[in-house]
Amino acid sequence: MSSRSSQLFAAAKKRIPGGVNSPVRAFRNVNGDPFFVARAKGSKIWDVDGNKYIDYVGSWGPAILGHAPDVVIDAVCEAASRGLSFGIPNPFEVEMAELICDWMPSIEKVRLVNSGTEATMSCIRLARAFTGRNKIIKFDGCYHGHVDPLLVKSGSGALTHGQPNSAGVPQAFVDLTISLPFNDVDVVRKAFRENRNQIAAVIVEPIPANAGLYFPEENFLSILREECTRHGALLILDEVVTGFRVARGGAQEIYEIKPDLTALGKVIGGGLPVGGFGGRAEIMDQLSPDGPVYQAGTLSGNPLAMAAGLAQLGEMQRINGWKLLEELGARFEELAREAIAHTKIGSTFHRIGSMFCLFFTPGPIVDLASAQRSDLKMFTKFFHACLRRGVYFAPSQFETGFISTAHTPEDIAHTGAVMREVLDEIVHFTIE
Ligand code: HOZ
Repeated sequence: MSSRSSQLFAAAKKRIPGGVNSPVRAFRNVNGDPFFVARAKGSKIWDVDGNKYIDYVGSWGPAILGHAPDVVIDAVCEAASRGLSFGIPNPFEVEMAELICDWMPSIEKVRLVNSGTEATMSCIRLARAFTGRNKIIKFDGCYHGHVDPLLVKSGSGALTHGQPNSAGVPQAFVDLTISLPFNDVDVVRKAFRENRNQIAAVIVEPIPANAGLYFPEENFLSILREECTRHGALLILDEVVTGFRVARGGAQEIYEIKPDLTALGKVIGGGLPVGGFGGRAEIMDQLSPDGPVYQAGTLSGNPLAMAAGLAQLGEMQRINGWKLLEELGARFEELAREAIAHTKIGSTFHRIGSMFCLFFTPGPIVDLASAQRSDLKMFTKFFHACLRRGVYFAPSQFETGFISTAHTPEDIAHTGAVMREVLDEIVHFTIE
């Protein structure tokens, strides 16, 4: 008898393209079908057939306290009892804006939207208006949502499904995007030289997390900062994934970089749809109604999303969640490295705080090209073998794993044991 998940997926495919509302969910790249979720709590997720998984996807980043934390549910219910959406300012928006500016001092003013895509799209428009220039530099494999000019050599689902340059984006837009290898300062300097007075902005994930996970080499981000300043371009940090996750002040706090604009999302919405972008006041003041750059949204600053995000961030602060995540992450890394060493499999393990990725190639992995050397067949085996044992990692090599504060030491220990068993199995079958 077919499972409830497979019945739902069959029905979904008739009415929803690919059966999913976002391509990364489709499991297609790992030759599988997605499971459908009945409920989730803490570190666990249950599918509609009653299977339970330790979840390391965490809704692709927002669930930093785990699923459905009581503190967030209570705040959302309380806010909901007073209305779902007003289309006129509410007090939560001010509180959220003040918190963001306080925790991320490069942000003097912020506007709240409904997704990371809206945030990066608005940053690009603002940068173009502020500088009076049109060209944008981005980096191969970095993903900034499905914004037309940023879907050039992009990561995440676009990369996973072999569509890093999406159809439907006019060539005129593509011509305004310069996509360069991450961690290569020489090509950045050359691009600035060859496009003098034409570059409006450099947009970058300070810790690329959409082609697996890799890190900026020493000085890479500070050189981007210098080059932008020297050439009158804006530096936009896309901290949709890293913001308030890798540290209270995001990756910009860790690497001590002051961007002109920052894009936010995920964690600041506590699991509800949200995005935000902010930066220097003189740039943000270009936005309507103060300035000429139009940007708007019916549900922007939605009271439920604001209440959820404030509750989540407040709880992270109260429990010093970043310290806890580092401890859990360090233990996870230790066990993962033991499992890798035991099987002597050619692989590279990356982690920063609660974010991690296992590549099936010896590395070093410093950019998209090196990430793409990972053995995807090996990843597929690893993914399914873990899933069968109740551990859910993202269904693509080109994504990042997330640990939450709700993951227990027992979850981590169990996952370590599963990884060891699975890697043993993979090596065994591969040798045979
Ligand atoms: N941006 C996330 C993946 N890295 C998930 C959003 C999606 O594409 O569904």
